[in-house]
Amino acid sequence: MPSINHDDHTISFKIVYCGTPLGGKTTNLQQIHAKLDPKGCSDLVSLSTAQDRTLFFDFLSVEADALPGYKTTFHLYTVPGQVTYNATLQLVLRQADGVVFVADSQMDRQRDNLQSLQSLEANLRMNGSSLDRLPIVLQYNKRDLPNAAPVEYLEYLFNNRPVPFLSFESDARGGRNVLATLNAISQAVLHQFRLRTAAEGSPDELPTAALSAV
Ligand SMILES: Nc1nc2c(ncn2[C@@H]2O[C@H](COP(=O)(O)OP(=O)(O)OP(=O)(O)O)[C@@H](O)[C@H]2O)c(=O)[nH]1
Ligand SMILES: [Mg+2]
Repeated sequence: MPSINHDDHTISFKIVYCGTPLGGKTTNLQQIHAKLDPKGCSDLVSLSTAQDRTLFFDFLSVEADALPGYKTTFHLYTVPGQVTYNATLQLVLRQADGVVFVADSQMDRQRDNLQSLQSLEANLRMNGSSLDRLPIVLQYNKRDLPNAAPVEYLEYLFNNRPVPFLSFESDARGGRNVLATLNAISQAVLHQFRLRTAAEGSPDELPTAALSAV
C-alpha cells in the first residue's frame, strides 16, 4: 500500500529490485540515476562493501507526474542478492508495491536465479503477499554477454505461468532497457492502485484504505 500524505498532496510507492547475487540490481539504479534529470530524483544512496557488494540496500527516489493533484514519487530499493542477507530481503520487501526481478542471463547462473525467485516467493508469503498479487516485472539482464541463455529458455524457467509477467531483455551496464523496465513496473503499480481505488467505488478519489494509513 502506498504512503499518502493528504496535507502535502504527496503519494509514494515502493519498488524493490530483487534477484540473484551480482545480477545487476545496483547497476539498474546507477543507470536510472545517471539517465534521469537530477531535479527529478534524489541522490543514490548505496551501502556496500569494499567489493561493491550490496550490504544492506541501495535507495533512489524518483518523481513522476502520474496522479492528478498529487506529487507522485517512486522509492526504488535494491536488496543484496546473497542469501546470508535474507533478513534484509524480508525487511526491505515489507510494504513493497511492486518488484523487479533481475535475472542474470548467463547460462551457468540459472540455478541461482531459480533459488532467488523461490526465496522471493517465500519471503513475500511471510509478508502476507505473493507473486500473483504483487505487480512484478522480470528483467533478463546481461544480454550482452556471449554465454547468455536463449530468452525462450529463460521464459520457460521463470515465466511459465497462467498470466505471465512482463519481461525485458536488458544490458544494465550499457543502460539498455533499464528505463523501460522502470516504466513497466511503475505503470503496473499505478494500474493496481487505480484498480483498488475503483473497487472502493470512488474512481476519482484515493482509496479510503490508503487514506486511513496516513
Ligand atoms: N556485461 C554486463 N555486466 C553487467 C550488467 N549488469 C551489471 N553488470 C556487472 O555485474 C556486476 C554486478 O552488478 P551489480 O549491479 O553490483 O549486481 P547486484 O545484483 O547489485 O549484486 P549484489 O548487490 O551483490 O547482489 C558489476 O560488475 C556490473 O558492472 C550487464 O547487463 N552486462
Ligand atoms: Mg547490489
